[in-house]
Amino acid sequence: MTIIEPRKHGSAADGRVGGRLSRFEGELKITGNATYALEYPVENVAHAVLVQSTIAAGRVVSVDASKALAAPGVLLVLTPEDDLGLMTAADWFGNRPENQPFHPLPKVVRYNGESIVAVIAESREQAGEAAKLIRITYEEAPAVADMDDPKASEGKLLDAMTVEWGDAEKALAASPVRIEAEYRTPREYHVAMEPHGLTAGWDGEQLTVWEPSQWTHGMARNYAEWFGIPLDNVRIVSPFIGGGFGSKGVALPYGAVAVAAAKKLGRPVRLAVTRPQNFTSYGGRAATRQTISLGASKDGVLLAIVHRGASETSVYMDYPEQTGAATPILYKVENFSSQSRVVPVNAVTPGALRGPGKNPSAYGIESAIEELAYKLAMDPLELRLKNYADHDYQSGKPWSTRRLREALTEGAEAFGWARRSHEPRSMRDGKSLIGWGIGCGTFPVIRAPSSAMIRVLKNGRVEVVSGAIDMGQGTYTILAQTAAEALGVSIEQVDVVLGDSRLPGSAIAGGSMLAGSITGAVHKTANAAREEIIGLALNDPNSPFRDTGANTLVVSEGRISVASGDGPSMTLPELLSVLGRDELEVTRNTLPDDAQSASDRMNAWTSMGRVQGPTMGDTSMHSWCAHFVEVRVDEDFGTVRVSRMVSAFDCGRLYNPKMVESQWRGGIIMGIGQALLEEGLVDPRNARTINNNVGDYLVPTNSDIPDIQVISVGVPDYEASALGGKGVGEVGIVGVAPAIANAVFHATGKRVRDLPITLEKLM
Ligand code: MCN
Ligand code: MOS
Repeated sequence: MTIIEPRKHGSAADGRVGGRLSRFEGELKITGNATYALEYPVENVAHAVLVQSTIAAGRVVSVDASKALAAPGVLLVLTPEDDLGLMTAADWFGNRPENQPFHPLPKVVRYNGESIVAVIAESREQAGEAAKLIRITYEEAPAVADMDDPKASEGKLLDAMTVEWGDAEKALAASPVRIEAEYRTPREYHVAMEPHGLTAGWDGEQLTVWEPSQWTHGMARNYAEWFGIPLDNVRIVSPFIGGGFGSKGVALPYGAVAVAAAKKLGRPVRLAVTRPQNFTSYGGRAATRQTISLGASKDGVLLAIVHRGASETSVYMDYPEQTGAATPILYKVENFSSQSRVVPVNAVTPGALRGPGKNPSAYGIESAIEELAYKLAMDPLELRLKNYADHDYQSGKPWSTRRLREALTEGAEAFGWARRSHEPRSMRDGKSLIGWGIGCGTFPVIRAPSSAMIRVLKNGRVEVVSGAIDMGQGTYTILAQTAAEALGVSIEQVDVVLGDSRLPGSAIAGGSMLAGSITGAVHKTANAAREEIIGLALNDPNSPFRDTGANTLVVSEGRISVASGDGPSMTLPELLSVLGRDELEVTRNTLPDDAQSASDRMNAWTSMGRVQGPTMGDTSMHSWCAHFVEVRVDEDFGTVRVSRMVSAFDCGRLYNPKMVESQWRGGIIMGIGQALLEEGLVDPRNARTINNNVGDYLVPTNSDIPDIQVISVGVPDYEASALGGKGVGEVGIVGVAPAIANAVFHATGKRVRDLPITLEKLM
């Protein structure tokens, strides 16, 4: 088990909630001492390589594996003919179809790049060579390459996603000023630095899987249900993750293949998904298109919003990328209509990618609002403030906290927005056209229960233990801070143990819900541990505090003493020693009291069953931001550089501002990539992702990124979470792409309505 020990921690205040402590595990990572899933030294491990389909739709008629089987080192070839005996697992919400077999290597091909054969050999090189010798015969069927394929349908209307109030069509028709435009985003991919893969081994009926995971308990359940074994028999180990961004939340078919192979061979199997295979082994952000119509009065009062959105999904599952997710909550408007469709195409089912829904949605509405501003000849900042939503018009509820006005005004101040000249092409520096633009963003506060354990050890160490994970966002660090503060010990004493499904269950590190959830659990557990220590000190016959007459004690900097300062004072290990105890262990969870049965708990840690959306209480709870962007566009070449950025955020209270600023900047950098570089290209002939590598699928590098100033304007929101924080991880990306598109328009007078904004679109 990996224990993260503190090393250098700055001032004492840094070790409390709100302190700027550096990453707990940072040194381990930069010195190469953090062990990732494919690096565990497992004895006698065999290596699996996937073979993926080269057609987009049809049927596997036969697989000729004879040459592969005869190749050196080959141990096993799995094909669609092999019944692995697996059953379909429950979905996110814990719903499980009855008696439905699961074939991770299917006979029916649904997209190009679907895994259909696995070759397992003594070495990865041998498996890779043998994989090239596999011959597959297909019966091909017509495929839909993408949303623009003439064979694509107009899509299925998703009634549950329709949002209406007032009479939007009528109000739009009656509006003196109107704009209407279509906005499009391409397929986009996670491109986490650590590609997917796993090492899996069986010990009798016990399965251990070393796999990067955003949710160890959720993934353990996937494997348990696929293989028909008790949940307790599965252990997912995931102390370090090289980025997930939404792609590592559930176990994926290749995981089942590796585990099945390990079972068949009776030895551990390691499966590394290659970088190209990462583009089709799970879905990125779906391609979207949306039409937005805005109606306003001549002085800029928004009268109607009509939104019609569509996103790609696969032919076997409806996954909506909700382009209408931000549209209803950003502005005050009395007449609103939004409809969403999914268009099935022959591609892997898309998935959640940082800021799902809100991201393309904000691109649409935040582009449209600036188009309206130019039509009105009004400053886009003024238009936003004029139509500021004083409550949530969609749910009708008041905001819990919404400091978007402050984000807009303080961001504008720091950026120097007042110096802007409104006309497009009116600001330049030599051959560079300069443009300024704004984009607002939002992400819902999603609440979920979690549990944690605190152990106070005789050697003076305090362990914070949870199955929650840290994929770089800062969980280790903020939990040490939370425990140190609540327990009354120094941060130097605290170790944090995470990333193992054998440990107490937690919310997923997804939907920006983990930090609020798990700090709540650790806070509660640490408080309980402190109370228990004080209770023992006051009541235990061996305790020197028994005769002090005090009715409570204080724990501070790791010492327990009487509040008045009189009487005994000792360290926690000294106390444990006089009490004759080796350690004190306390576990708590944040489930309601009437939901503490074993099955309640199991469901809470392995499904979304107890997750609460942003409007489930009396208020509407969201994080908010406003991005201010300056671009420089080369007039001759059309190249766009983001030269300056200021982003102001309301994420409530910040547990660790240093982590938060890094999260915000990380999201913003991904947003810059989305705006200017990222585009999954589909070959219309065979529906294959062409640029399935990091040479051709471009993500930003340091030289693409300017200085990014981030500002917090939030106030604690105790409806959102126990410690007053709102979600941080995703909101940063939301609103960046439209801010850049708006700045590019301001610079050039040309409105690009399909991402990314590449130079040929500006010519
Ligand atoms: N935090 C804080 N104060 C708050 C809220 C958060 O200090 N009020 C800080 C903490 O350091 C916390 C981090 O921000 O660890 C993120 O908290 P939160 O917003 O609750 O998000 P989660 O912990 O649930 O992390 C998931 C989130 C998501 S959904 C994606 S996608 C994403 C993201 O985090 N993927 C990431 N950030 C990522 N960062 C890295 N390095 N790698 C990824 O894959
Ligand atoms: Mo984040 S896309 O919800 O993992």
